[in-house]
Formats: sequence, C-alpha cells, structure tokens
Amino acid sequence: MERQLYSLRMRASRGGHHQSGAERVIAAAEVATVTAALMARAMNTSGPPPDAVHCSLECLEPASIRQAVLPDISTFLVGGWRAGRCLANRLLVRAGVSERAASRALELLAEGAGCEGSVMRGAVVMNAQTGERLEGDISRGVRVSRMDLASEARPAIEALLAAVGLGHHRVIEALVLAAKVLGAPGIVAELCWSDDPDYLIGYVADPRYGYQRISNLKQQGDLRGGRVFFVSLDRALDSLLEYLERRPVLFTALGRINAPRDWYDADE
Ligand code: WAQ
Ligand code: MG
Repeated sequence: MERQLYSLRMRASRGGHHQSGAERVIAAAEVATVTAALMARAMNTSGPPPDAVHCSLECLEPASIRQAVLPDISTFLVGGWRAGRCLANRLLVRAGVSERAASRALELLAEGAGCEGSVMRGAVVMNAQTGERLEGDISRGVRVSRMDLASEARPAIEALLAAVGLGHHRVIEALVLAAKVLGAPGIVAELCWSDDPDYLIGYVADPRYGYQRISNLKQQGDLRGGRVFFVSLDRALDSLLEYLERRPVLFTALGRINAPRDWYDADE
C-alpha cells in the first residue's frame, strides 16, 4: 500500500504583514517533529517575533503525487548588488524574458511588489514579454505549495549539498520551490531574492540552465524581497496556478552542481 503523505504549511505574520513561511510534504510519523521545528523557526526571527503563526495539515491523494529531479545548480560570485542585478537581468533575457519585463521585475522586487511597497506573501506572475502582472491579488500573490524532497532521498541530497556548503534549509527549500516552478506549464524563468535583511543571495532559474545563484542581489539591511514567475502566455493561467498551488511534487535526485565562478560586468 502507498504511504499516506501530508502537506504541512506554516505561515507567520506580524501586524498583518507576512514574516515567514514553509511548505513540506511529510509522512504521519514526522508531523509532530516537523511542525515543532517550523514553529521554532517562525519564533526565531532576527527581528520582532510574529503575533500569529498558522500551521495547516492536509492529506494528499497518493495517486496525485508526481516525482521529479532537481535542476542543475550554478553559483555566480558578483562584486555587489548592482552587479548582481545586472547579471540577473542578463540571465533573464537569456532565458527568453524581454528586456522590459526583466527590468520591471527587478524594479518591483526592489521597491516591494505588494501593496504600498510591502513584501508579498507569495509571488508575482508576470507575462514574460509585456511585463504585465497576472497574479490578481497583489498582496498575496501565488503561493507555491505541496513540494518537498522525497523522504527516502533526503539524507543523500542533504549530504551532497552540505559537502559544497549548500546544506542550509533555506537553500534546499528555495531549490525545491524553483524546481517545482520550472516544471510548470508555460514557465520561462523565475527571479528571487529573500526578504531577510541579512540574506543577500538570490537566484534566477530557467528550464535550460537550472538554478543559478547570484551571490549578492540586495543591500545589507534591506527588508524587501520576493519572487517573480515569468510565463510565456496567459492562456493557460488557470492550469499553471493549479499546478503551482495544488499539485504535489517530490524530488528524488539532485542535478549537476557546478563550481562557483566569478562574474564581472564587461560594461562596468
Ligand atoms: N510561493 C511563492 N512565493 C513565495 C513562497 C512560496 N511558497 N515562499 C516565499 N515566497 C516569496 C515571498 O514573497 C517572500 O517574501 C519571498 O518569496 C522571499 O522568501 O542561497 O530565502 O523565504 O541558494 O525569504 C534564495 C537563495 C533564498 C537561496 C530565498 O526566500 C540560496 C529566500 P524567502
Ligand atoms: Mg523570508
């Protein structure tokens, strides 16, 4: 018999503003410990503690769960956030995003893509050609959910990532999220950097080159961050959103891990 798995989601907020969140897919036996770990993480913020934390658990239909492989990982070392954003722009254009949409997305994340410059709970969905926003609710955005490492593959994947300094849960969760996004119908690329004021690394992901980390995409102390999913057409938007928010995907293996390399902007 197939094992029953659950989608566990955590959301922490303060004064109505999103603070942190996490998405896991786990077996019944793991529910208590993983919930406690996510609660502890929600309470251990560098800033003021949350005033509300919600954890929700929902069983998944075993037949609906897909398995997939993680994308390749690259790391670009840049001199500062300006160079990092310039590189992000280039990588997005290489992936097929228009210059205009790429610039608009970088500006949006820099200014805060939610209402009145706030951080969104989820992601912006953007037409990769026109730069038009398609996500509807601009404070919530689209929350990608129901994805994780397959539990039997987790120890080996974590060990391989830890051996190259990428074993932190933040990296693993971002890699898993990007992996699910890259499998979405009509996706061209993703841009992300954290809203954590002390975490400056972000990434551009695309189906061909995979998860491309950029060592610096924002200024130290900046509370803004977010995600933009670039899509090729708004025709199939409903099925795209359904896949991102609801379809369970478990990742069973790593892709290739490329050695970090320096990047200098030839125009600077
Ligand atoms: N679905 C959609 N958007 C999300 C989700 C989700 N499940 N979770 C977070 N976001 C959005 C939301 O706007 C957050 O404010 C923003 O992304 C940043 O989230 O070294 O830590 O969890 O390789 O702060 C990337 C680099 C780190 C990791 C990203 O994001 C590495 C990170 P955070
Ligand atoms: Mg965060």
